This record gives sequence, C-alpha cells and structure tokens, in this order.
Amino acid sequence: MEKKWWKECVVYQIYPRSFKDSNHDGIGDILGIIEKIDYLVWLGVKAVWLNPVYDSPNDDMGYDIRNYEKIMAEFGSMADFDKLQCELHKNGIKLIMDLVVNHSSDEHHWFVESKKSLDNPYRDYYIWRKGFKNKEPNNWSSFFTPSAWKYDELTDEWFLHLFSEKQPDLNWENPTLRNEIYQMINRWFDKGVDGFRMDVINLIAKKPGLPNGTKNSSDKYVFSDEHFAMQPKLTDYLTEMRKNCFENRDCMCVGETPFVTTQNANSIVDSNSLLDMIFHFELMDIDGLNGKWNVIPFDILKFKKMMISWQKALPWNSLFWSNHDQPRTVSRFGDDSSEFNRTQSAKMLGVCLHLLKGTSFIYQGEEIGMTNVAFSSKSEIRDIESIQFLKNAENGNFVDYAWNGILKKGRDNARTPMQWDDSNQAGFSDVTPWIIVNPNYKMINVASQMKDEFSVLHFYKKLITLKTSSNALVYGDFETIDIDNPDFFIYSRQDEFEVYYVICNMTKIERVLLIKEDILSNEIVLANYDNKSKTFLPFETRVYKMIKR
Ligand code: ISL
Ligand code: CA
Repeated sequence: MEKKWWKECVVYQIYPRSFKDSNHDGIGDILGIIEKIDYLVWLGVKAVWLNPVYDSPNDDMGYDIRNYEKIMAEFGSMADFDKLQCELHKNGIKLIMDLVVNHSSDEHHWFVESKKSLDNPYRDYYIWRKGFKNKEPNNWSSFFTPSAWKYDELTDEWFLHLFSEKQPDLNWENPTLRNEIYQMINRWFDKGVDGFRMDVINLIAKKPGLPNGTKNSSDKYVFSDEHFAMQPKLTDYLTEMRKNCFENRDCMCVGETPFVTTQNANSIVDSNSLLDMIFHFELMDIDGLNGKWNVIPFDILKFKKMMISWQKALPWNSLFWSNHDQPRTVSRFGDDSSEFNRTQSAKMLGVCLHLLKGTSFIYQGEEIGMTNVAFSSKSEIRDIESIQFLKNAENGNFVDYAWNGILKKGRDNARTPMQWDDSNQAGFSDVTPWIIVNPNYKMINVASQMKDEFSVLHFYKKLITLKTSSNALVYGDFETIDIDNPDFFIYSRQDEFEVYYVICNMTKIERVLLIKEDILSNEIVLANYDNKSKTFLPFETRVYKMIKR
C-alpha cells in the first residue's frame, strides 16, 4: 500500500465558532485557535480540519459562502489566517480546509449578478428554470425546506437550492463556473493549505432534465437523491478537478458523500483515485428509520457488519463518530447516564473505531467525552435545520416528536462551546457566547481531565500515539474475529511483524468472552480497566499486541 502522510495522522476537526473566543465577543475565532495549538500538539494530532472560515452571512453557519477568498469578519482577518497556517505548520500540523462548492450564498456576487436578468453573464452559474404550470419546476424537496425551488419575480424563474433558500446550487454544467472554482482552489493551495474536505461533493451533478422524484410520490415534495446524488457526470467533474487542482500535489482530499454505498463508492475513490477517501453516511444513519429524526436503538450487530463491509469495500476509509452535524458520540453510541459509564464508554468507543483501518477524524470535544445538551427551549436553538424542522412541526402538530428528535439528534448538540475549564463559560469566552455552554462543563472539561491520568483525555492521547506510531495499526490488514458475537467487537490488525487484537465489550453489562483464539495471553498495550480475566466489565476494551517470530 502506498504510504501517505494523511494515512499516518489523526485529524482533529475544529468548529471555529465554538472552539475559543480570543476577543470577548462570544464567538470563537482564528486567534483563539492559535492559543490552543499547544493543546493540539500535546494531544498528538498531526492535521486540523477547519469548518468554513470564509465570509458568510451565516444562514447555515458558514456553509453559505459569500466570498471564497475572504475570511469571515467574526473569525478574524486573512492575516490571522496566515498566522494560523504558519503556526500549525511550524508545529508539524497540516491544515485541511472546507470546500463548499455545491452551492454558494445568495449574497455571493455571482448570484447577485445571476439574479439580475436572463442574459446576465452569470445567469448560467446557477440552476434557473421556468415554473411548471405556475408552480415549482419539479417536486424535489430540499434538506432544509419543503421545496427545493425558490421563485424570483424579476425574471419569472425559479432557482434550485438543495439546502436553504440562501444556498442556491451552482450549475456545474457551466465550464466557466467550473474553471473559476478550480482557480479558487489553486489559490488556496498556493497559500499553503494541505487539502480539502469537500462538502456534499457527490451532489454537484444533477440528472439532466431534472425529472420529478418518485419516492412516496403522493407527497407534494419528494426527497429525490436518486436524481442528484452520484450521477454519471460526477466522475467527469471530479476527474477534471483532480487534473486541474490536485494532481501533482501532496495533498489530501476527502469527500463528504451522503447516499454513497459500498457498491458505488469505488467510482469516486480508490481505483480512479478521484478522492483520497470519503465520509459515507451509513454509520450516521444507523439509528434512524426513514430519516434522522425517527430515532431507533443502536444495534451492535448491524454496526459491526456495516463497519466490516466498508473495511472490505475500500482500501482506505475515513473513521469518524461525529462531526458538527451530528449529536455527541458518547450520548449517542455509549452511555452518558453516569460519570462512570460516560468515561468507560467514551474510551471504548474511541478504541473500537479509531483502530480500524483508515484516517481517524476526532471532532472537538470527543477527546473529553463531551455530551449532548439538555436544551430547554426553542430560543436556545441556533441551527437552521432544527429551526426549520420545528417550524414544520408547529404547522403539522408534531412539536413533541420534533423536540425529542432535536434533543437526541439536533446539530446544535455538537456546536456548543468547547469545555476548556470550570470557569464561567467553560473558559471558552468571558462573555455570553453565541450558543449556550453545556451546563455540565464544571464536571466535563479539559483542565480537570489534564490533571487526571485516568481521564478520557489522557486515554485519547495514548490511543492517538498508539495508532500513529505503529505500522500495523496504520497500514496493516484488518480481520474480524467472532463476527456474530452480539456484544463484543473483536478484530485484528497486522503487518509482517506484529498483530494487534482489539476487543471491545460494547454493552454496559459484564460479559464473559468465549472465543477459541488465544488472545488473552498476549501483552496489553491499552485498556480502560486493570483486568486480565475472561470476564469483561461494562464497556471494557483491551488492545493486545503480539510480536510475530
Ligand atoms: O446535517 C445533516 C443531517 O441532519 C446532513 O443531512 C447534512 O445536511 C449533509 O450531510 C450535508 O452537510 C454538509 O452540507 C450542508 C451543511 O449544512 C452541513 O453543515 C455540512 O456538513 C450544506 O452545506
Ligand atoms: Ca471572538
């Protein structure tokens, strides 16, 4: 297997708005990140992915970009950015930027122009259509709103937006637009960034003719990913982008790709090497039935089979439990009902996922086991997806259901400030922040875990060191053991010199391990209990190492 720096590092995801506020306005910023570089170095991460830091009216927290080459004023200036990049590089940390090119903000000058007239040179940068019998051009719904179309009176046409009305989709069929995007990407590379996480990149090609969706076609609006995800043209665009931007650069590109399957992932990653790796959604969708809000219990066997299928399907995976769109890992997949279970399950989950084969992404706060937030009213919610969902719920009379869903799955769970210490506002800021601090910050914070060698934080540091210092854990083969065991996830990673055995009791109950392999006589290199017996304690995990002779 080809060696690459991005296979050998753990990536730390920073949501800048909620990481550290340096200038007392309650909003995290770039200078705040710089203050915390020592922490990142201590933790052992070798790359940082920043959520969008570009100029934006923040309808969708920076995923609606007004200017791709300007820094959001609330976050600082381009000089601050340059300083951040320089400081990270000095400390051996790569910088991965977010690339949001399925859509822009409606305040981007391309769209401002595009709106002006049918013959404006920028008209074709976006997807405009005549109405169908005075209604939307087709029945597509968007991620955030009932219809994916918005009417514009001036030219009597509609524009497509797969996300909010302030996020018009860019028209990738237009070669001039594509070229502008490639040049913009190259200017960021010329500044020195090390790669991109590409937002919903597999949605950029839409099915020609934009046909009506057919799922539940009795509904007025239909979510029609069959017409906008993984379309044939996508590989053409990615090939062209790779040629124009990525080829001959030592960079990393990871695509965020909803709806991708183990069957079709190979068309955009791997053999064609269009993307280095992808974020698929099968793990994120595992506890939802027909959509995220209908929450069903986490099924361990289903989880194992799914993770194994991805390990087998692709030579290289991305590994993540959470991100800025997802609830907190320990609340969702572990157990946050007691301090003991929170700590043990957070450690077990860390081992279980991050020692698989692939590049690990750790979302800020995961390393201290931050939890979901007990929001108490609508006024505390900031995320556009949750706000829209509540609005629909009020109209449709299902507010209790919606609120329950938001508490469990709402994106704001991941967006409350990083909990640095037990001072006011968790050491994030000294004024009231843009979103509430999780009230549990006095108990769960970086400072207290730094002092406790048995904390989740110290465990994560060891886990990161273990993973990144072992060839077998980076490049080694993956095999499962006792695949049908409903309680344990057991697998091995090995190269020609070493074998690691990873054993996780994924349940909150003591379990006896009955397997024919003799694993337990090997050396333990990482564990969350001091225990060597066959009886695994609640959420117990152990990593064994065997040297081959
Ligand atoms: O957040 C989600 C689940 O509720 C996803 O459906 C999400 O909208 C989708 O994965 C795309 O996410 C990305 O693009 C969005 C942005 O809102 C997300 O924050 C971003 O990660 C539009 O740019
Ligand atoms: Ca600030």
